[in-house]
Amino acid sequence: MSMKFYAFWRSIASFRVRIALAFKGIKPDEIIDIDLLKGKQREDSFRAVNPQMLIPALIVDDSPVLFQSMAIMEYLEETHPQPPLLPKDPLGRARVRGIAQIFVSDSHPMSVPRIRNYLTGELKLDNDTMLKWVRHWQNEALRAAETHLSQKATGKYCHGDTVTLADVCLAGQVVGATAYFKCDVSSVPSVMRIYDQCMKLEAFSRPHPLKQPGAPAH
Ligand SMILES: N[C@@H](CCC(=O)N[C@@H](CS)C(=O)NCC(=O)O)C(=O)O
Repeated sequence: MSMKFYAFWRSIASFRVRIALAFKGIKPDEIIDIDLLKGKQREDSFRAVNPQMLIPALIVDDSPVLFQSMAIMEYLEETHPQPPLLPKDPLGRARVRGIAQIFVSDSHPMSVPRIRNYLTGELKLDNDTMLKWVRHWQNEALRAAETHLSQKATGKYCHGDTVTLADVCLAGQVVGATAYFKCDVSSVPSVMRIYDQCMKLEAFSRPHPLKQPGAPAH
């Protein structure tokens, strides 16, 4: 099986897939950098790969492109079930997916380049107001997750004592909220405890955006 992975150091959605790949011990054969800071995602050559002009994207052998980080991670889970990223029981799986989706579906989309560019370019918001928007949605997600994580199903990680997709997505959320948008995370101690726990694992720390080729030193 050959894998071609389209990603970028700064991309939180790429970070999620990098973690899932590392966790399952999968090494893509080719990693293609799509420089979001230079707008490379909007060039025709990449649009031909993913018409949505978003990373990550994954091409396995000669199959049609896989897109959307959750779909890619579920594909990896189904094709490489060990070690698992989902619990076995349906209620547990639903809880894990629910926590993951708070970050993936509801807060991350509010902070991506196309949205920030639209707010400042089309709607003429100044940079501080745009950042206020981003931080608002980041904080909403963090606060909601914090409440879910106070349930007894939470353990060392978001769901019990083993890593799941919820932790993968939580890690992306925290990196975005802290390293990129300087949100105040003092009121979400469970989120931060789990993030710190995840970052002790190489499968989380090695794929960190700021450790990727091309990333700035800080
Ligand atoms: N829901 C998508 C989000 C993908 C996404 O927005 N990716 C960002 C980078 S993290 C991107 O490519 N942005 C380009 C842009 O906004 O123009 C996923 O989870 O894969």
